[in-house]
Amino acid sequence: MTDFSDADALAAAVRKAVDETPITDIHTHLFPPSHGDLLLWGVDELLTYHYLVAELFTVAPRDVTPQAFWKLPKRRQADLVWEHVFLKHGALSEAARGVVTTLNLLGLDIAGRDLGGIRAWFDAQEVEPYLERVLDLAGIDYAVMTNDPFQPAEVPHWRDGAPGCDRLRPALRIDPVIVNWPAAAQTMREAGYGTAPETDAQSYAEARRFLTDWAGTLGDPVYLAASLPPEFRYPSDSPSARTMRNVVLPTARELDLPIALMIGARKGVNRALGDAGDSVGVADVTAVQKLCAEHPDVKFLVTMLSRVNQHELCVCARKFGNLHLFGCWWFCNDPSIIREMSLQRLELLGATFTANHSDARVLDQLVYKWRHTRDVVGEVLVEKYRLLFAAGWRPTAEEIARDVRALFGGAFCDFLAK
Ligand code: HDL
Ligand code: ZN
Repeated sequence: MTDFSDADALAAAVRKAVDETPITDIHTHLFPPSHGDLLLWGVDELLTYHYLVAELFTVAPRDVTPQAFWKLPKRRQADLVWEHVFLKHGALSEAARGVVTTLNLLGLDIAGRDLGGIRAWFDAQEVEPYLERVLDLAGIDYAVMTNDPFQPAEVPHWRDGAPGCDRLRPALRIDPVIVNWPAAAQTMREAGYGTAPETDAQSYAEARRFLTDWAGTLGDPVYLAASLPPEFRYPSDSPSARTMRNVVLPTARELDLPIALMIGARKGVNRALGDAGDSVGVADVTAVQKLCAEHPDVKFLVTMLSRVNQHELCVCARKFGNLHLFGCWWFCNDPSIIREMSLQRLELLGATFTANHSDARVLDQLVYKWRHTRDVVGEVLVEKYRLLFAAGWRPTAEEIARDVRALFGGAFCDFLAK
């Protein structure tokens, strides 16, 4: 018994399922509206996304320097990106095309290129209903935030009990604990915890207490998260490996929280560009392999930044049931690499990974990041289902819906629950 008379009917059903399946966006930098300016949204934030700032400085005239740029008001910064990246260089990059996609899907006249008129439209929006509209337009059931107790601007909102948002779930971000212990110890000490620059048993215990307390403040975070440099090694006698072993892993075990590791970001290669100044390096998949092997009772969510690491990471995920791969992260979040990674992951893992996350820093980006991902992942699935159909396999409509959902958050939820 089959639901589809031929491969074309099957392909149409796959594309429909991909368009309609709700997505769980498992890593973003969004905030609840109650956290004020931390939640970025609107066309000027879209245009000054750090990906586009980097692209501005690849084409801007020499008199447009980063130092001068950062002194400008946001709207003037956006004007420069609009002029140089969009009008003079054609909006062909993924980050630029994304702004076009978002504005178009919001129903704005991007063909008219009337930035003033577009700004007026955004100025007329109210943030709470607009947030719901964007989540619905992108087809997202909920998104996971990045909540960092080491970022002073974020702490007061949690301390003051600012109301959250049902469709934005917390995640406890802990980079400094692993990659910059002296700074982390200082922050925790200033918050009343007995952490010292030296890494001793007392400091480790106090750091675990700090993280446990913050998990309580956030109220049931989805996971612990950290971005790690390409040089991260485990096991090793490095301070990073020691805090991983003595602070992060015991805390994850005690709170029964997965650890999300995003590995391969080489920070500050051009500090003048701020967030736009980070780059990528080939990381060591063996560190992931050893963590998973040594701690089978801990769940690891892993994404790597270098395209070079992806195949080896896929093979690693075949060996460990406590490892879940997610996303085409950052410099991989481009259609050509999303396609390559999705094909490779499907061929090595089946529908047991999370195809993408948006990493959205600006609310409205959800619209393009997920439209572009649905388009690419949809065609990858059509390709694979056509091959199955040609070989006599007859998937049902329910099975297609199941598999699409698996890639868009279902496998993640199953991994959390198992
Ligand atoms: O560390 C991270 O979570 C990264 O995603 C960085 O925030 C990075 O700047 C980014 O926005 N990537 O998309
Ligand atoms: Zn991120």
